Amino acid sequence: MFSPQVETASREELHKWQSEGLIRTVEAVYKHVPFYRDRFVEAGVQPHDIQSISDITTLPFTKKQDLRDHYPFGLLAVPKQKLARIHASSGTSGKPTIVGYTKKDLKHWGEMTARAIVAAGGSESDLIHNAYGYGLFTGGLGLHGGIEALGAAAIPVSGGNTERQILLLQDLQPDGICATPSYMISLIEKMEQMGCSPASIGLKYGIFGAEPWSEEMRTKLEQKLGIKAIDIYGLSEVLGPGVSAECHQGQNGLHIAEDHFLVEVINPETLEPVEEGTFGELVFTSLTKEALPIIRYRTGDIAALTTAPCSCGRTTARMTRVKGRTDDMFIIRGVNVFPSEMERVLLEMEELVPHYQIHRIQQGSMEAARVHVEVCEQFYQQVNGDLMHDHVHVLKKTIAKQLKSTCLISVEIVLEKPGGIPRSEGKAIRIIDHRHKQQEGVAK
Ligand code: DLL
Repeated sequence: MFSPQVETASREELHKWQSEGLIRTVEAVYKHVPFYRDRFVEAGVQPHDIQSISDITTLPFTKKQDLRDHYPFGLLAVPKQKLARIHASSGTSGKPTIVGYTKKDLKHWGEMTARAIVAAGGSESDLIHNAYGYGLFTGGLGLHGGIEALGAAAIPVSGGNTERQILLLQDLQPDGICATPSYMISLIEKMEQMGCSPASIGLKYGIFGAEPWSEEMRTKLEQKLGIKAIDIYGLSEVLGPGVSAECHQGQNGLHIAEDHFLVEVINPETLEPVEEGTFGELVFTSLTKEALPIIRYRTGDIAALTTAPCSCGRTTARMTRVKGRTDDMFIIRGVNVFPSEMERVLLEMEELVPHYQIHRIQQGSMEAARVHVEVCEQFYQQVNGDLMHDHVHVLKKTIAKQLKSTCLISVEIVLEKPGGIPRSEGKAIRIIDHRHKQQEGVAK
């Protein structure tokens, strides 16, 4: 373990640190961030009302829109001159969300991602290929900080330039790799096209995150690469990668850096906390951050928590893998479904490769979906490149049936030829939403 004292602390000890961190954070934001002061006043809370973590529910929530509304620096609790780094999250529309870090924040962040690397099975003697994008995105530099804090060696490749990545992987034979799971799949595919066996790289572990992925995707990555595939989670508004990560021993939930964050799971409709083990929206409060402390940040990510013991000996609470985001959830004829749940079904079929996109469409007053998925080269050869072939119709029916029986939804299936779905170099674009355009079309 990188920080054994913290990672194996008793729950009582941890709660004591958390309460101290919460009190400090609430005082700091009340004093230095007018936005929080106003919100606290509106909610009728004063800093002295917060005595321990059990008082957290009296505090108001923060949402992404609050960061946007105070763009770029309105939520900083330190003067701009004290910043050591800026990152930004890619806004789908409009301005990005700016996040800032002091030197101390960067130190803590490095420790958290170093913990994640050790939890994945890494050590200071390792060579680690980092294919997360370097830049405003927190993935590249976030993991890089952890590799350095650990004392391992970083290969700071960043995303893209896939053939060069493969050359470096073959020649440098790193122990670990960091990438989005979808980019790792693209790397594997390219290696195979180049006649290189992915397992021959000799990787031991992969640290995959930044987007939802399924157990079936894990199996695929582990089998192809001969590695342990580890899930890492984080978000820029809260920190970046390292908020939580799985251990290679358990691979059963992501250990949360609870000395730095207080986590809650709420029902996104009622905003009430849910029981341990129940799925809901993750909410994080920072306990040690200086530049951008954050109070009860509603992530939009759906997961559940457990404090049950883990085989690795860590005592920190674990979250399940993130099912998806509240805004990515489909409601098709009354059934709620996340793209990652559809992924599980698609990846089980040997005729398909793990490249898919889900198109959300409006049919009258109902939402519908069209799933575009790619067939593998072998199947494509079998049908002589004819996607109107009888076998293709049979395959489409089988996929639709599987989705119906597993996810309880009826969707249209479109099979694409190999290479037909755009490849990602970072986060995959899994969802294409046509609903607004359709509505605009109607309005015109
Ligand atoms: O994606 C930080 C990160 C970088 C995490 C590298 C892991 C590895 P953002 O760009 O701000 O930050 O996006 C955050 O991505 O709210 C989730 O919806 C999603 N996400 C991140 N990690 C996971 C994961 C980075 N392991 C948003 N599983 C979050 C599922 C994830 N979704």
